[in-house]
Amino acid sequence: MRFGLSTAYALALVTGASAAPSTVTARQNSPFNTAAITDFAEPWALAFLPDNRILVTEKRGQLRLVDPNTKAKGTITGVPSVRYGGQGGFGDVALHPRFSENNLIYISYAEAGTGGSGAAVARARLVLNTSGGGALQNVEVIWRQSQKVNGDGHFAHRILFDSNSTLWISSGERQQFDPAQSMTSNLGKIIRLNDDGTVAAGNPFTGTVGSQVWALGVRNPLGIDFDEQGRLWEVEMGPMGGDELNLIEKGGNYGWPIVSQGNHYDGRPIPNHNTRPEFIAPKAFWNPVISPSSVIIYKGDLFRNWRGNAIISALGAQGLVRVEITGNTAREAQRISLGRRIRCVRQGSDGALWVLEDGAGGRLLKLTPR
Ligand SMILES: [Ca+2]
Repeated sequence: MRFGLSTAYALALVTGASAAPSTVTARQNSPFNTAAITDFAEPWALAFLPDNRILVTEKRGQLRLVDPNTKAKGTITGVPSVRYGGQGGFGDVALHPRFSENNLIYISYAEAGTGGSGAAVARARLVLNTSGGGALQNVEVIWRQSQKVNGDGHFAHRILFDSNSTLWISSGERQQFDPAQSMTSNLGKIIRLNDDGTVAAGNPFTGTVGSQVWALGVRNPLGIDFDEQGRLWEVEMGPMGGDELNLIEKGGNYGWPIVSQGNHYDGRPIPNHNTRPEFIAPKAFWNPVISPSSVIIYKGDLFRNWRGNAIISALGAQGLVRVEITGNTAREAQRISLGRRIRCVRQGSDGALWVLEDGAGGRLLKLTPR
């Protein structure tokens, strides 16, 4: 089912979700005990090591290693030079599923080049030292956006592995619009590769660039995660009034820039998804927008009633947005203010939620049930 605007507003009223997130009072409504671990210079993403220490990327190009028990913060050297500015810089970090055997980590970042900038994904061997830091060795770029363009927006470049060690990358459309529908560009796509960057078997399209593509027509897809059935969910920042939660299907076309539940920021209208049934409509969308920065599908036991829910970190909504997924439908169930733009949410091995606040001095917070 697809929510029309009026339905979305009605649901927002029913669920108590506020059109103005600032009216949600964090202290009274918070379901969390919050522990602040340490702070960072513009943190963007985090990943857990097997020993529960945490890698945190900082947008200007620093990779930090944090011990949440001692709060000690070390540095991992060897990060490639990143193009910092606007939405661009150091992006995501993810461990190879067999990290314990191969010590491989994957990073994404904006890089400069002829024509402007573009996202790149590299893999490297993480070599830790005994003083709380380490180095990246054998850094190898295994994927790039197919064109470098001017401007510093919509890189997205989220990295995710599935249990078969297949690598998924969300590639933003770089504010270029039409490339999201072009199979000679990998902008505005969900990318599926082997762990060495070669094209994975079974992808739905052909062509030099097209063969990387699993799904197309996405705008600024900052979050992707699998549910326990192995289905891939995606959140993307839409235009004015058009943030989306999508269920990603093989070969699916999600419509950007031809359709959207929102309109262009200069006020020009964009037809809704229901005007073009060949495009897959979002399972939920937001107007006003929440500015989704990442998503997890919760798989832990600590927040027992949230299992299978999408937990979306939000910049504009300054907190977490919890979405209940029932079969193929999704609806916002709760909006939890954290009083600051939230850049990333991840689930720890104990089921706790770990979030990064956005911007200068952004903190790493551990959230457990109150
Ligand atoms: Ca769409």
